Amino acid sequence: MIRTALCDLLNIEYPIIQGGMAWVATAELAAAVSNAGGLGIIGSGAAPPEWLREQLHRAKQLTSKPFGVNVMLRSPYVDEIMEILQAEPVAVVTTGAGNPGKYVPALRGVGTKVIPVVSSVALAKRLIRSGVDALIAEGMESGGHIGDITTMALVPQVVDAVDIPVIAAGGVYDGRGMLAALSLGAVGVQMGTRFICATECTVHPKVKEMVMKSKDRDTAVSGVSTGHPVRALRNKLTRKYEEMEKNFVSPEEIEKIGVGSLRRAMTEGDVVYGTVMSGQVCAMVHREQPAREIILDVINNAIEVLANLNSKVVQE
Ligand code: TUI
Repeated sequence: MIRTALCDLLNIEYPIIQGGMAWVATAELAAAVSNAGGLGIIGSGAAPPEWLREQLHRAKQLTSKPFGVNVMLRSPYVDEIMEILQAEPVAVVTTGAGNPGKYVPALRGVGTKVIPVVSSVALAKRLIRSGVDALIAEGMESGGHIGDITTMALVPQVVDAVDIPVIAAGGVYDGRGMLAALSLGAVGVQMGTRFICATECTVHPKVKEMVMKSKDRDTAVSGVSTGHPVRALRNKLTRKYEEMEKNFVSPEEIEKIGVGSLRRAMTEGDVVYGTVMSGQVCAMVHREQPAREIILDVINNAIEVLANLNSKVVQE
């Protein structure tokens, strides 16, 4: 058994949080992860408030375990989303792409744990000022909107800079990654990419297929020049970004080609001209598996690796 302080903080069995992937992490996936003993997260992305309300109701029908919602702070609906989360509280709110500071008192007031995602030490120091419960330190191996520091370098620096629990994200696929994260001082991991191919994940099948076929160098980071770098699987759209950035096209023009492209890929299966956000561990994902199997695989692998670690490092 692998239990950490995160299990007690969130009232879960295993120290695994599922990433709140926009247009990917629906109620079905979140409930399956929570039912399996992890923390499932509904990714609200830039979806309208009605969508979230429906997802919350569905998740409550599918699980009696704690689950969470990820709020993308650059969503045009962020205020309405936060209002819903006060009226219908969830166990945990994770946030991305901004500072949740002004919403923290209200969320904590309804009993919700607030856990922002950060990609640098400076962000970590700024975001803990509002009294959040924990932080997710996300390395640039992750899919989606990323910073520029790797998980290996970022996690111990965030752990040293704050006195609240830190969860590691980015580049975690199995028990080896989980143990590495715990070694760096994290109390648990957040995994996104591996859960894209969970049986319960409602993403378009073409996305799962593309992830399962991908190799180590098949992701690309686009949009560095716009200030909002995004990691996604290479396709015609990422090549278009590359070309525009090489030709110094203005950030406004570059951002335009991304509008609606995530939804197009994830829900409609346009994996050629859509944005198929994925982390670098995509290459290790070879098959679809139920969420429960994914979680037990990670935990059992961690137990096995841990048992062998001592004989590997202790030289008599
Ligand atoms: O948020 C993510 N990953 C995401 S969000 C997303 S959807 C999206 N849609 C449109 C534009 C951008 C994204 C896809 N993937 N990861 C967590 C994360 N948060 N990484 C970095 C940050 C971050 C960035 C700036 C956190 C705080 C922050 O604060 C800036 C400030 O205002 O203080």
